[in-house]
Amino acid sequence: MHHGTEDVPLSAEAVQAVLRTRELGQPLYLLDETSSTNTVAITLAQEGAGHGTTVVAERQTAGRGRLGRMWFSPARVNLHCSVVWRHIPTPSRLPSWLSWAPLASAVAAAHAIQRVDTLPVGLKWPNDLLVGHRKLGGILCESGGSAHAGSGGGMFLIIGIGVNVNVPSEQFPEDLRSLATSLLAETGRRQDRARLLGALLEELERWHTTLFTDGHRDVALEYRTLCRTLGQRVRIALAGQGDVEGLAEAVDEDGALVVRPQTPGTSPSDGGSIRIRAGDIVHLRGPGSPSHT
Ligand code: BT5
Repeated sequence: MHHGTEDVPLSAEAVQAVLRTRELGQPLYLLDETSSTNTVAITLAQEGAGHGTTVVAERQTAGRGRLGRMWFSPARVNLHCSVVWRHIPTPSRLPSWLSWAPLASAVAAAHAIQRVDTLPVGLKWPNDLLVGHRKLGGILCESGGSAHAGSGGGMFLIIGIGVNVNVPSEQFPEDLRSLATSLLAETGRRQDRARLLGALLEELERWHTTLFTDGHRDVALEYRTLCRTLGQRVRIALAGQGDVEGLAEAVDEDGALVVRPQTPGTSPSDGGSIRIRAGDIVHLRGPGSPSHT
């Protein structure tokens, strides 16, 4: 019996009934509570878990974002999912593949969400899922290796995805309330999380297979279509150099964001653009005002 704002627990049967993947989601570990599904997936991969192994948890006690940040992961309302990916390209293609893998994952997640409900999901560079100006989900890709012999050995990539599904906005901690949103908060409808998980694994398989097999071209086209950062005024914190504001012009062939520096109140300078490979940006609307509302 479930009650309150919690959903029906995810069950392996419900997921298997909707799953149409070749490899992802097999095996599927469904945990009621864990520290972080990425941490569990890394451990499994180091112990030799195969390509497609997937870890899902109803609740995370130490859900992680990038750069040591935390991911709010309340019980039985959202998706927290990590996939072990073991199709690793040759060394010459590895840097490009590693750059595009998180962006491909964001494209996949946006497609999966739009398969279960109609709402305009966009991407904020590098890989935030946005509805309007609020964050609906995020991606944390982590690579590692294991000395394990045989097919379970060698390098792996963990693709970690968190999506806010049925969490009501009042359940977000206060500091996230104006920044974050969920499918329920946006549409007023509760979603079947098993169905969304099935769609997510299918889209991950599709976009990551495209990236691995054909390179980044198709992924980049779709990423640029979904990316809301392009054409925006943004603020970037540069290590040791303070903040820079400018116009986000392009996502280049390495997945880096190209920004033309711009002083508030003036038009973009003719000077050189800067390329941001990692880090965080703020979308700006009027001069200097952060765009969260
Ligand atoms: C991310 O980091 O957006 C990556 C989040 C990845 C979470 C998944 S869940 C399954 C897997 N297992 C894990 O442990 N992690 C992955 P980043 O870009 O660094 O954004 C983190 C920031 O987003 C935080 O500092 C908050 O401001 C905000 N945030 C935290 N929890 C949120 C939530 N549930 N919804 C929206 N925003 C959130």
